[in-house]
Amino acid sequence: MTSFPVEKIRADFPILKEKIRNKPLVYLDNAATCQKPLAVIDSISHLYMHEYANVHRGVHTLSIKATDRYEGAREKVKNFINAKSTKEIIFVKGTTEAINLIAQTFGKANISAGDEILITAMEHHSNIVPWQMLCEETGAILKVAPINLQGELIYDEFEKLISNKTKLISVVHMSNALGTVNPVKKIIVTAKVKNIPVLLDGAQAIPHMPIDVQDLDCDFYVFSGHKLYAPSGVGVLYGKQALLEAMPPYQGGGDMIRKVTFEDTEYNTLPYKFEAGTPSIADVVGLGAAIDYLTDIGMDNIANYEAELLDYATEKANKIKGLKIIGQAKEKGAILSFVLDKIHPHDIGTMLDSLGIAIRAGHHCAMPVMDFFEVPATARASFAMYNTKAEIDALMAGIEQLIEVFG
Ligand code: C6P
Repeated sequence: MTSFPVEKIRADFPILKEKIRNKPLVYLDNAATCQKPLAVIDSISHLYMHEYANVHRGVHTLSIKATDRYEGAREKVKNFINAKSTKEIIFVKGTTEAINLIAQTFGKANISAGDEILITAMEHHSNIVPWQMLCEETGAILKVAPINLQGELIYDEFEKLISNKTKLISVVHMSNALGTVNPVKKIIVTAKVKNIPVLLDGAQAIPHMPIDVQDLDCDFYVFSGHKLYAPSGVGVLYGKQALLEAMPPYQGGGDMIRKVTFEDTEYNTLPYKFEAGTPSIADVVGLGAAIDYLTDIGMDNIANYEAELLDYATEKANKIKGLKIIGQAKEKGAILSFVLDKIHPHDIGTMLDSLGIAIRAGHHCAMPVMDFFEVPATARASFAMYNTKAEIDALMAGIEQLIEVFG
């Protein structure tokens, strides 16, 4: 039995005390977005009540305080993922914006007709569509490495798809639809031999495991704050400094410039070159607070506890007749995607909601994964560090009840 302080952690999340349809909330939709601890909520209120002004622009006290908090959060992100420098930490809206930024800047500068971009068959639409758009604009070709019926990348096939024309490999670290954790270190080692940059979509991995970008040696790592117990509206693009220096800016406007005349504009240095306009100041500060909170608990402790939750849920789910788990990779994060005989996933989601249990039902913005498994959608329970085995019991009891009534 773990000594993970789950009850203490739960007490930090006010929303977990809510009743849904007169039942205690069982929140198992954490892969879509997770709930926020008081430390994050308070950091935002404190900023607005005492320290709020625009950043990087004023000489007055409040602006200096707000800038300190904003840049302080950048330092926290840098330490959290072990980047070399804060110049490598770009604040964006989220994972989606980060990938679009890379496609439109790195992509346009380095990828042209006939070049290849390699992704996998388990990507979120955010790691498919920006590349399709780039391919349409440039004449580059999108290659897709296949997966097997366990939901794992078929590594040999993936390797075979790497060619002299491959200009970027962009892979999800942990799949949102299947839970699969990809062998990203191995992928990066292979890519380095051919000098191919690697982008990791860390949207799902970041709240579940320690991330060390120097150890991974990835070129880009992107994630969203809202899946990391931080507010929505902020995300992070990590990029190796040399790559970011060489990339043209994404959007033009305030803060990303050093000098503007009508004849010529000089861009700002990193990281500001990629942060045009007033940023989402309070959300960034909230992200810093979330990182402090998580660092206190320890990402290794979170990973161990969630592995225990996933094992428990998987064992229970395997005992339910008519339930099929979609995504049974050996290396897996805290996601349980499943289908039930004769009950549509949307009905599963709606009926569980009547019991106070929140899960996601749908294609999870990963339609090609649904096509591969020949299902229209799945029901997905995704766990966070504040979930308990008792909540998993409630989920399983709900599913059994459903099968009894409708199956
Ligand atoms: N997945 C889910 O329910 P944004 O929306 O930009 O914060 O994140 C996009 C994204 C990119 N990659 C992966 C692997 C993701 O899981 C997500 C978001 C949510 O699974 C919403 S669709």
